[in-house]
Amino acid sequence: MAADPRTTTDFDAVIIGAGFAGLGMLRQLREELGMSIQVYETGSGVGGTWYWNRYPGARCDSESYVYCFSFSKELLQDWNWSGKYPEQPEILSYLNHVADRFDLRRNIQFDTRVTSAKFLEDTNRWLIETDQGDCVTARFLITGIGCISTGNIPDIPGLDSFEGDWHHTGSWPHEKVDFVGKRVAVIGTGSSGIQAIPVIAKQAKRLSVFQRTPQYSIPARHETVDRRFIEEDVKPNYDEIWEKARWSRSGFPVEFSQRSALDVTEEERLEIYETHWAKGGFGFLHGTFADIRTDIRANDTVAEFVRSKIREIVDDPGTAEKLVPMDHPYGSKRALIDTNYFETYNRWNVELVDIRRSPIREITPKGIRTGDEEFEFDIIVFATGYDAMTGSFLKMDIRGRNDLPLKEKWSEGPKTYLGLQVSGFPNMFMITGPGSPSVLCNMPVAIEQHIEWISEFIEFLDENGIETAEAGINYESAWVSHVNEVAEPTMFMLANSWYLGANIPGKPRVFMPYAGGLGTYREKCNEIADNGYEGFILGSGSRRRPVATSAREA
Ligand code: NA7
Repeated sequence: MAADPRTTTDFDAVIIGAGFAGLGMLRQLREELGMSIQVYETGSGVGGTWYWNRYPGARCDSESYVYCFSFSKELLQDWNWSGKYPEQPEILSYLNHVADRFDLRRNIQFDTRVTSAKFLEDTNRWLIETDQGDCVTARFLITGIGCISTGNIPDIPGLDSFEGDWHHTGSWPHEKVDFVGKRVAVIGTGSSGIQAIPVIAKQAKRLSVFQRTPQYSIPARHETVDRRFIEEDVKPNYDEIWEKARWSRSGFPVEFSQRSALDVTEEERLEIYETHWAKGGFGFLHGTFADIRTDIRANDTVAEFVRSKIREIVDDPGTAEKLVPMDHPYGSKRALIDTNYFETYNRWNVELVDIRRSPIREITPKGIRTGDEEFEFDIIVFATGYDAMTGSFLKMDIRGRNDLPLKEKWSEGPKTYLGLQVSGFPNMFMITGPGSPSVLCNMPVAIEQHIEWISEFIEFLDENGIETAEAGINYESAWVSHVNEVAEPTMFMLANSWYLGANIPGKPRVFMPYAGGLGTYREKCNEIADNGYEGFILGSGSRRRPVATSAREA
């Protein structure tokens, strides 16, 4: 086949996305391997998720001192976060600083969405096209498109007729949205909703929260950063901190409790829960008891504790009962931490609408109609989440060997080897793809593990004159089974969550992330590399370089 006449440039790699993943991968491949790289980014600036998520109260739930890159010791020493948890504007400043400091912008084309990527079997190149008319080829296609970046705006009849303004938290306007004096609706009470609700409540004339599923949430205890802690405990000890985070279960440099909630007296148990409630943050999940993640009897104890706290905080008993989660175990949906979320329902201008009991029927020109009532609003905020983990892939037309669309390959749910590659899609790597620990972790740590592993793999391919690497179908199937097996005994299987695709009507119900822990996963990835990249089919392709013999049976 003759080369596509529209093709202008051939790159070593095209990277999609300029968030943590895309920026880190670009730096690594350009600086460490000397590769020619083109990054395409839909936004007008760097930041990825943090470029788009500008809603009031947007903040990361990881503590700031580990929500960053670890590849540069100087960067770690120089950067100073102001909050215990990093707020969206500051994360964006950080990523802009990284882009400037490492001169990354020159390889990034902004305002450009990749629309299709097709593997050309005769040349072993990816042909990539964008909505700006670009048509380029690359040996490697690397996705850094985020796991939670394709917004879910529910298909509620009448949205077009609404006369006020509406916004999704994941594509928030750059201009300030003024809530002062406004009647506001927030639909959704996940991480985004519970961050935005207390902030909006302080400004709005009236705030109505439309809740489908009540949530467990623990106080974040957000505050300004403890300078003494950073200067004395963190900065001099970053090497050990990262080592611990890298091998930990979820990318945090913390110890997980080994205790059972069932082996202590009720008094001791309550004391431990109270201590961690007072400390706040994810320590409540990992520092209390090991079996709250695996044993429903242990989980009942923590669930009941959080329910009692909600009843204690919320003044109106009717509202408190609506807020108490009864239909899923603690930690089975994405664990939440908040700042004054439940307290907000004690405000005179805030009401809770239980749409599980009386669902939203339609959006009218003036507001929202449920089965029971019609409400009038000036602004509707959709905090309704994302088509997580697969949505951003399937928005693009990605085709592998035999012109097979990824959409077809994943019609029963995502199939990957290690969450890094898909069989039939040679030389395509996914940073934090489905089947990797990704969303169950502190993201930058998960991202850097993939960046390093992919980079080492590419180095290995080059050193051995190998043109293509492709996940073997048997290894892929085995990995998919393993991901399911690991998730099966956990609480994650007992809730309708976006981890399972349950929030998107018609999406296959498959647990998408790897729940075995980041440290274990890292060990597996390293073992596979040490075994000559076991499970990958390594091919010489059209360059007629020597064919590697590893994993022929893959
Ligand atoms: P989430 O966690 O998916 O939360 C979305 C919320 O919106 C949740 O309360 C949903 O209820 C609700 N929802 C979703 N669809 C509807 C419809 N159709 N009607 C009413 N309510 C709906 O998204 P977030 O943006 O909060 O957080 C995403 C991730 O970003 C988060 O986990 C962090 O990793 C960062 P449900 O619980 O499904 O009944």
